[in-house]
Amino acid sequence: MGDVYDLQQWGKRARYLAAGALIGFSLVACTTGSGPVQLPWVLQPPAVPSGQATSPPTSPGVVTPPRSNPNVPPRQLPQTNYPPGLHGDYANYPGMREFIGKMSSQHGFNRAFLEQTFSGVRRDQQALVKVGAPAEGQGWRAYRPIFLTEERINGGVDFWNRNGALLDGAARQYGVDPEYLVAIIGVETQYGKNTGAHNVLQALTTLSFDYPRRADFYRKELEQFLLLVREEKVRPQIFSGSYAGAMGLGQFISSSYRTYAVDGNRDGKRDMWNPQDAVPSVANYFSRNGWKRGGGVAVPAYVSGGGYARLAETTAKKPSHSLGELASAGVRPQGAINSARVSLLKLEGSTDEYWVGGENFYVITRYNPNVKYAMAVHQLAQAIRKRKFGF
Ligand SMILES: [Ca+2]
Repeated sequence: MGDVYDLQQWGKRARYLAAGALIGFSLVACTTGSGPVQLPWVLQPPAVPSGQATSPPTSPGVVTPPRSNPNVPPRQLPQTNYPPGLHGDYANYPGMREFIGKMSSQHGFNRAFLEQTFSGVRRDQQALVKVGAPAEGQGWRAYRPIFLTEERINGGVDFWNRNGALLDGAARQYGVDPEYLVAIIGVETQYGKNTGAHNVLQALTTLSFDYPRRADFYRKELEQFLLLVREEKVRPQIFSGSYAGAMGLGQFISSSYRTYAVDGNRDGKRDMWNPQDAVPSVANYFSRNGWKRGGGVAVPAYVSGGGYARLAETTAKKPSHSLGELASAGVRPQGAINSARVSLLKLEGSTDEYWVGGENFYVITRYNPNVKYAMAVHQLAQAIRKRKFGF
């Protein structure tokens, strides 16, 4: 999945959500429960602040790891007291020693604490298999049905009905449209049913040191992850997520968690498994990336003549055309779109589809740069809205 997106192109703000999306899809078949999403888990700060500890906290079991499905056992790493020094699968990795040195010198982490932490990390073979899987390269016609299912549309209406005040409040406060918040959470995790069963510390460590192709990206996320758990005052072993380390209902990777997550219910914790925090966090993500409430997202378009082809885009780019420019290139939107600048989007398949995308469409691609992903979010949002309100 990672191959589809050149994450390096979008730098520090990158989120790696495709991972969650496909994992979510792959797990749909085995999760048929329709219960409410996970309530907040009880977080207890470690006995000693993470960055200062000289030995790991010695109270295993006091923190229940977040997980969305109570039928799936958590993958919590065992807590063991290791002898001083670095042990385990990564003991002989020069890169790991370098990383520990950097975290110690740049961020003030206690070296012995990090050695203890990483001595307990085992290689996540499944993460390596998933990250190396062939790129998802199917056309739009094959991609769309993954997300535009009756189950996901009805699940969105149900999520909206259960969280109406929360969604309306976040939409107002952040100036976004609630159906897109619902759709993001639906595409990412089936409304919290599939938030991922990989241990995040283990997955990120594995991809940082056993997957050279994206080592720089994952080491930055591992760095962000350690900073995150220190800020959130939790042990690094407790978080579960996608194989790429994406967490919670909106599948935030660590850098996004630190940047965009908000404590919606003001209990002092940013709990991305709790809708009370996750919904405003996704809204904040959209808002900070430029979402305009009520702004146009995308409409299908007719194309004709020889002028449109050079304007058509298959990757996410900031809209730079006016509707007039598109019109003179032979592009005719099949409806109004309220956006000062627009793009001509091409969704490739056995028959290519053309759409006019607005500035809000581009914002969705800040969540995930794949144009097909953003279109799936848009169409799911519209389908959920229509199912709920009838228009
Ligand atoms: Ca909270």
